[in-house]
Parts: sequence; C-alpha cells; structure tokens
Amino acid sequence: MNRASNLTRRQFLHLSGLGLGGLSLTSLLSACGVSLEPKTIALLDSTAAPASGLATPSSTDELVEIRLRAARASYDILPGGATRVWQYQGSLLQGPPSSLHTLPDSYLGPILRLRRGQTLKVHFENQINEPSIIHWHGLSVPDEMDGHPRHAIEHGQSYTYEFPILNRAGTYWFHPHPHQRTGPQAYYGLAGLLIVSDDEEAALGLPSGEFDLPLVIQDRLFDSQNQLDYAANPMTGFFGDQILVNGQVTASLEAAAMPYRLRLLNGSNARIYKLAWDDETPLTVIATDGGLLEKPVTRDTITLAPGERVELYVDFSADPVGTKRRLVSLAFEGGGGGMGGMMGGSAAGLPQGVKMNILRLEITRAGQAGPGLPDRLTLPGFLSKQDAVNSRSPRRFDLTMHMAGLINGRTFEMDSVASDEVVRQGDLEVWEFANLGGGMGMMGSSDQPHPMHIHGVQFQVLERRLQGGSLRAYNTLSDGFVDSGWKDTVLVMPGEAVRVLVKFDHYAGMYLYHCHNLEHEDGGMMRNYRVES
Ligand SMILES: [Cu+2]
Repeated sequence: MNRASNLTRRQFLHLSGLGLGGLSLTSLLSACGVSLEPKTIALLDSTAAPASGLATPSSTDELVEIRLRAARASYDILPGGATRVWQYQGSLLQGPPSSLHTLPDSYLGPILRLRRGQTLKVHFENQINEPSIIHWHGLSVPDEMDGHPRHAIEHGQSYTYEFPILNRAGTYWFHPHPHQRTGPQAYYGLAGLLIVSDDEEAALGLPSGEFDLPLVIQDRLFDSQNQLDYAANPMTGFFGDQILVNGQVTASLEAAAMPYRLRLLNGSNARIYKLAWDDETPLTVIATDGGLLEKPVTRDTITLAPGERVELYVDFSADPVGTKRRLVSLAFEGGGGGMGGMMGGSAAGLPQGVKMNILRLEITRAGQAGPGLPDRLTLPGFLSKQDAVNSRSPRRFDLTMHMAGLINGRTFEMDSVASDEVVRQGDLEVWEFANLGGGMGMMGSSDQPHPMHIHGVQFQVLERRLQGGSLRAYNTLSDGFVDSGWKDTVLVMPGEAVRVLVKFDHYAGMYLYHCHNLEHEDGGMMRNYRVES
C-alpha cells in the first residue's frame, strides 16, 4: 500500500455556511441568488507532523523552547464584524519546527507537539489586563510549574516554565488558572492543545500528518455586535448557543476516504456533549485523557465532559465520495439544567442537554483502507486496587452546592491544605468523589454534574455507584462513559459516587483538585492537596 500517493491534497477544515443562530447563511444567501465564497481554512500546514510517521528525535533530552503570550486579538468568526478575543500567541525559539503549530484564523493557541522525554521551556508573557497563569492540563510537572493561582502574574510580567515531558503519548491541553478568573479567560479564547507522542505509539502506525486531526469543541454566545457574551450562571455554569470547533462556527470537514485519528477536546466551560454520528455509525475510541487505551472500544455515543479528551479512529475508506455525515451532540438528561445568560434579560444560551450540531463532514476525495487497528494498542501499566494504602477506606470528597460548590464543606483557600488533603509521595490511593447532595442551595442539592479533575496525575476509574438521583436521567449519558483508560478528569453525575485509583509518584508539592465546570471552579469548588515526600 502506498499511502503517499493519496497525499496530494492537504487536509482542510472547510468553512461553508457561517452559522447564525442555527440558520445556514449559505442557504439563505443562495436562496437569494447570492453566492457565498466559502472560507477555506488550512488546518495543517508544512510545519505539521510528517505524514510518513513521527520523526525520531535526535536525542531524548532535546529542549523545546517557546515564547507564549496571552494577548488581545480579533478574528472574523461571524459575518458582519470581528470578534475581540484573548489568545495565546506562540513562537518557537528552539527545537524542531514541528513543535509549534499555529491554527490559522482561530483564536485558539498554538498546538504544541512534543515527544516524551523532551524538556519544554516556556516564556509566558501576560499581556491581558488582569492576572493570569498557565496550567498544563494532564501533565505531571513540578508544583511551581503547574499554574497554581498563587503563581499568577500581573499584566506585563512574565513567568518561565521548564519541565520534562514525563507523560505517555496523548492529547493534553493548556489553559489559564488564575484565582476566580479561569472561566472568563478560557471563554475569551485562552486555550491550546499539547500533543505528546512516544515510541510505543509511533510503532502502531496510526493515522498521522493530515489524517491526525485535533477538534476542540466549545460553545459560545455572541451579542448583536458579534462580541463574546460571558453570561455565566454561577450555579450551573456558562452555556452558549453556538458550537465552535477549532474556533470556527458551523465547522465542516472535507475528508478523504481514509482512516483518520480525531483528537477531541471538550474545551467548553460547562457543557457536556453526548457525541454521536447522525447516521448512527458507532464510534471507535482509542484513547482517553492520559493516552491510548489497552484495546479500542466501541460506543454508540461518547460522553465528553469539560476538560476531557477522547481520541477516535474513524475509517472513512468504505464511504463513497459525496458521503455526508454530521457529528452531533444528542439530547440527554441529568445535566443540571443550565440556562446561560438568564441574568439581566440578555440573550440566553441553550440549556445543558439539548441536541446540537458539532461538525459537518463530507467525503470529497477517494482514498484507501488502512491497515486497521491492532487488537491491543498499548500496555497501559495499570495498578491494582489491592496495593492502595487505603483500599478499605477510600479518601472521600463530598461534592455539594450551597451558594457555590464546596468540597467536603470547604471552599477554595489559596494556601491551605486540610489534614485530610495530605498524601505521601509514592503512595497509591483510592479517592472517592461523592455527588450525593447535602447542600442547601435553592436549586436542590445534587442536580449538578461535576467533572472532577486532579492536577499532576493520571488515574484509573475503579467504580461508579449511583446512590440517588434519577436512573433514567443517568442512563441517558452513562452508556457513553469510557472509563477503561488513563484519566485526569472524570464526570461525577448527580447521585453518583465515583472511585478512582491514583498514584502520587512524580513530584512532592501542593497541587489542585477541582470541578472542571469552570464556573463551579471559579466559585470555589477547588481545593489544594499536598504530596509530602
Ligand atoms: Cu462542578
């Protein structure tokens, strides 16, 4: 098989029809006899990873050094005027050219492509008018490199990060983490992907280059001047009325009839997605937050909560040219309501759990079948619950909503670590997140789902127990959970207790754990934990 002969055309993320409130402008204009020249966006360019596979680094201790600015920018997202955003703007100072890839015409930050074993050095410059700091979501890094809010820097200041890439191959990301401002800063555009590769993954021959596509899914709300409207409800979070993929509304992918690797990040503040193909083709998952699964798993739907990633292997080779499909988010229950923008009578976002279109796909050129997937993708190196120091009495975290979210009855305190939030370096522990209520909020105590994220580690999901809430509502999402791989964020549904197995083996120091509904997080549903050596 000669794949190279099929690589004569680049992969494009093709924008046809700039969506406006769910209406297709293209169809409106064409009905009026107006031809709208589609805006065609190159997703990858010559700096992307080579299609022939991942290059072998010259040495494993290679340094990748970049400058990363958080700055103001503006982009034509909707017709009729540019949208002001905040953006991570990167430039490569040292390292392979493929280490930094700027997404054209997108507010998203650059994609950093790194190899396990490399050292990443980042000169972060804060050019937005409020304090900020960067968190490397999913990576194990020293605590002063982790983007804790106590390290936030003011406008005009800089912060230098330097750490080795210890993690497995996988799809990670970076976003702000300042005190009480993570939600708005991520919303206005500050986020980017960090993709790690390693030798084990490279040996699999997965689709690469133009067939390895990152898809960052976010919901947004625009005002009448095309400006981002952050109409967040602190109890339920922010909910927009439009889905953006890689910063584009009504995104459309023109694909070859070839196998693809799609790397999906839910970069939304609070919206959960129930992903499916509209023609009900099953989805094949090959990786979760912390990299490859031991074996591919197939689902009719995939539940993706804020902060979570999933990688799909999608083989379009049997699809004739002209085949059209849509990736959608199906309706579900148990999402805790969530009408954004109800305050002040301004525009409202769509509630959590409504059906939404994510991405249109069209097969526009012939291709050929790939080698398929091996039965076993990786040896994940899972640990055994029996080896945990607290397997009989897990460390428990009660998640409740009072006026804001609390963990074990506590709100966030910048420098505090409670006695039950201290672990020993090297220990394997069972943690239980229990979303069982007990709050006194007006909206009920346990109607909110909480995607719980632990900094600095990857964990295994051991067990889910539904102890309250509605089984019917739960079942509208639970079939889409993919718990068989390494995770750093796990969705804990109303009435549910989830146990995870986590080892604190890399660094001592103070780290965060929190809800990744960014409005819950900013409202205080976050705590420190300390790893003691
Ligand atoms: Cu939450």
